[in-house]
Order: sequence, then C-alpha cells, then structure tokens
Amino acid sequence: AVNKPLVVSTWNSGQISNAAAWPVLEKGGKALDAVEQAAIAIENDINCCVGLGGNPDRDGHVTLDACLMDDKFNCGSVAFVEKVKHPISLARKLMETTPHVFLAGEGAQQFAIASGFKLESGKLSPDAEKAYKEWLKKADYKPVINIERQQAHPKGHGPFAPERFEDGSFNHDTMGTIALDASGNLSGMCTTSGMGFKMRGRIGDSPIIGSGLYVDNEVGAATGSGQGEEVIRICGTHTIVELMRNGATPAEACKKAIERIIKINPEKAKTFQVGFIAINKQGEIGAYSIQKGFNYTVTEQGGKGKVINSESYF
Ligand code: SD4
Repeated sequence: AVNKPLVVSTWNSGQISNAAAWPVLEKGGKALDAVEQAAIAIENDINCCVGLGGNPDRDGHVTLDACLMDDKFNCGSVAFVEKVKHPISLARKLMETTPHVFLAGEGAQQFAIASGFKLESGKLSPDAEKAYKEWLKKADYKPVINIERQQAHPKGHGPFAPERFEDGSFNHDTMGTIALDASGNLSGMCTTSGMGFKMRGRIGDSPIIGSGLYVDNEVGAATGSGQGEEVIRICGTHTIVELMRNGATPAEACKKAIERIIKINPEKAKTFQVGFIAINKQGEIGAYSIQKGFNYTVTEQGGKGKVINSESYF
C-alpha cells in the first residue's frame, strides 16, 4: 500500500514546516498547497537561514531564494530577492500567472510589487545584525560544516528552529519540503536566505530546479540543504529522481548522489556539508548527508512530526 499522505522536511526545524503542511494534507488537500504552507511557516519564523530574519550577504542585505514544483512539471523560482517576506508565494505567483519559471533580483521585486506583495523594511533582525557585526570583524568567507544543534529557540518561537553559531558563522539550514498527498500526487519547495555573508548576487542551489529541488510525479521528489555550489555541480535533486526512476530506493538514490559529490574531490568534501532527502511515489523515504549532523522531519499517519538523524558518509 502507498504510504500517504506524507510530508518530509530538511532539519529538525521541519517540525515547524510539517506542522503547517499537515493540516492541508490531512484534509485531502494538494501537496503543492501543503509545501507552500510549510515554506510560509518557516519564512515567518525568525531564524538564521530562511526568510527576512536570516543572515545577510557580505554587504549587509538579506537576499532570498525560493522555488516550488508541482505534480505536472509546473515550477516557479525566485532568487536574489530583497524585502519580500514570502519568496515562496512570489515563486508560486510567477508559476501561475506568467509564462516564466525563474525571476531574479530587482525584476523579481518589481513583479512582487505589481502582484500586490508588500515590501518590508530591509532592516536586519537583531540576531542577524549581531551576527553580521561579528562577521565584519574578520570578514572572512569561510564556510563551516553545519551541525544543527537542538536548542531552545532564542525568540521562543518553538523548540526546533535553526540556531545561529555564537561567532556569527552560518549554518546550512535551508528548508526543503517534499510531500505526497492523499491523491498520490507529489510536490516540493525549497526556501533560503542562502549562505550567510555570501557575495552580493550569489545564488545557491536552492532556487534552481534540478539542484535544490526536483519533482517528477511518476517517480518521486527530492530536496536538500548544504553547500549549494557543490549541489549545482551534479544537479543534485534531478540526479536523485533519475536514480529512483532507474530503480533506486530514495535512500539509495540520496546516497549515490552524495557519493558523486564526494568523488569529485574527496579531500575537499571533508570540509563541507550537503544533505539530501527524497520520497518516491510509494511513500518510501530516504536521506543521506556528507557529514554527521544532518537530520530531517517526517510527518505521516497520526500527524506527529518525527525527527530522524540522517546516515552520513563520514
Ligand atoms: C545555499 N543550499 O544557498 C543553500 C545553503 C543552505 O542555509 O543550505 N543554507 O547554497
């Protein structure tokens, strides 16, 4: 029997996103609506790595990337967007009301205004401000391996939001959610403020269809988190879906994609993190990461989110 409905999100902060997605799925709603709700919930939350409260780029501006994809190969992405609170809804608007699939920067912001989205102030959240000031002392661009820590949320928004490191260095806490609805259809989303203190204009894997997110309703769906540049090199999530098409389970497919990244440069791979999650049409779930510390949240029958530690290469 097919295990449905079902929603899986990256990280233990997936409890926030899954809690928003589940009511949609439980009522027999569409996976696309569920994953959009998942993104909205995490974009509303104040945390290091998603939404306007996230860490800024090295010039001090928060720039957001997000995408979503449904069960009919419809997709929408926005990147390098400023002052828009819900880039996921902007991506959906682009997908549903224009012939385009990908819009960036100033043009994306113009489209937001034209579509009735309100622009926010662009002021950094207190946490991001603090982290940025700290980062400016050295202004080093040195990605560190993320290990998500289970700590109380500094703002009391719930126990599982991503935490920022004390020294202002960043986590990899992009949120990706994939869902299978009661009708057996798949959709997914990915939303992020990207690498903290990135170069201005830098875009990672998260809004790139086939890298940060891919959905093929005949096969499965995959998303991920981590060092975007390394995911883009292998078109990570598209690779995972193709591996599943050729018979791999979601777990095997995630593992093979990670091994492909590691094979490019095994020494360098020791220094960064990538984690993938995947589901297939039968509702089977899998994940794999390079480093220890990646986890994900699964919500299925009963509706209670379960946090699972991913297997890892190292
Ligand atoms: C990126 N994949 O922009 C994202 C990074 C990430 O929290 O996971 N950040 O490359």
